[in-house]
Amino acid sequence: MTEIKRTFPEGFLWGGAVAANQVEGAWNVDGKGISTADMAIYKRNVSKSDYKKHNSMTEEHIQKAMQDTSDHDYPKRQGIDFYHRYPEDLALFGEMGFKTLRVSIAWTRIFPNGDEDKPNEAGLQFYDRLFDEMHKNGIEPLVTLSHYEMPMYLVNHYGGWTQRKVVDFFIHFCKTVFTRYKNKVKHWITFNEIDSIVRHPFTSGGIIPERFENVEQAVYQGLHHQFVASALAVKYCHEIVPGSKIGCMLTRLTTYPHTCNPQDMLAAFKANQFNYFFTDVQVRGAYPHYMKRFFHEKGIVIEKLESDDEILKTHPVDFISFSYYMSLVASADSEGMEKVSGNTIGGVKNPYLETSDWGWQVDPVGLRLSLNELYSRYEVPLFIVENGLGAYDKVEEDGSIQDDYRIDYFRAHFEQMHEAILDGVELMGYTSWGAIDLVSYSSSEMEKRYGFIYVDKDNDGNGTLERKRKKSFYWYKDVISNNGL
Ligand code: BGP
Repeated sequence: MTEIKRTFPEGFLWGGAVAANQVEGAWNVDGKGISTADMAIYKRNVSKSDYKKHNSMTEEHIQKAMQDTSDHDYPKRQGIDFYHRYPEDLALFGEMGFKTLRVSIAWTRIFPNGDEDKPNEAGLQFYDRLFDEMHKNGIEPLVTLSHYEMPMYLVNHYGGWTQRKVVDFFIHFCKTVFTRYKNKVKHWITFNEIDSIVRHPFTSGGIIPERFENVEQAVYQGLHHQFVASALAVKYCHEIVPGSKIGCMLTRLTTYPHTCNPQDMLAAFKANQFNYFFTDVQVRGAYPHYMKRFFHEKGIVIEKLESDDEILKTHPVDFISFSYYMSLVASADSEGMEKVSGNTIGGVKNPYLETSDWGWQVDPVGLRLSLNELYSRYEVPLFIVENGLGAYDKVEEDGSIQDDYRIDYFRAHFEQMHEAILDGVELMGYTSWGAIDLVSYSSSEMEKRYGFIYVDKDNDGNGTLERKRKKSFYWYKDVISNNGL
């Protein structure tokens, strides 16, 4: 049988993704304020039971971190020094032929506390330089407005996203950056993995669990505010940025039933339905029926302003972007079964799948399923904005990095992506996560590497920060230049 030539649609946006808090470093320069991400210490410095109990940073860690002005134990304060080294990094992305690069704007560079009227000009100038340099390298920016950080000032004075006023502050930030960059940035994303506030309230919502009597109530109230803020961001993006497209962003978690037992089927159905809750609101423009029962059973009452339903309804997103790393398995009765864990996401082990070094179940076919399911449900364009393999890389004696495992991972996912396109799915593009090695979100460590470009830095912050092309760099370059495999 002859092999299929997997050519992607013309104009397909190949590229990579990073987030400000995981690459920039320079956490306290040029007027930047302190953000939630600046509190993140190595997980190994936090007692596991503490972390598990709250599924978040604790009050004690945060108090300590607030007083500590060093960057020693806080890898996200250092990042990979992208703040200063971006010209070199963008040149490397340009060399690979990137059509787009997903970055985020750190809120605290623009509004150090979050509640100011006037923006910090030095922060705005940094992103001016960054976007100009991208264009110089033929790269279109894809910009996330909120990627796992917010000003600590808002956490301490407004309870993170739990207070309504934060919507106004965020929208002021959005309008400021839309106005400033309207000629430089056409593709925007509102909240990174908006569903993640449920799993990690501090990182995603600036909610310190110990400060709330009813944490779930606080989380869903915070989420509601993010939904409204997201819809308003869509409104102002359309008004301010001519020809713009703005999307939401979801952690796509395809869940399979463990067996064909209807009870397992129901468990998987519920898990998938819950995952769709977030896109249902942002694409269909209303809270779905099934959440009524969920809120009722949990005793959660969302406080809404009268105008909120109308705002959600009138400003749905233009496209759905999502991260895809793994699939999950649900069982109605999982006692005694082998489990997997990835981040704060778990489930029963799938015997048909291999796992990454970090226990994430690798499932390319699940990506095809996800694309088909999302497209069938909403029929709006899709954009894969995170996918990739976190692995230990080794620098050989000759300085090369032979990451064939990463190439295999991408090839398998690209094949399934192409199948989905043949199935009729409208896919705008693909940005691999951590196109250059960066600080891991979940462990705050460097050794979980995703990049096509190696960064010489270890978990303790030692290293020259030199950038090196891995074998996958040349492979991806080839994929892009052929617009496919
Ligand atoms: C997503 C986040 C990213 C990123 C990625 C990989 O949830 O949006 O910020 O880090 O996961 O996760 P990790 O860094 O934990 O391997």
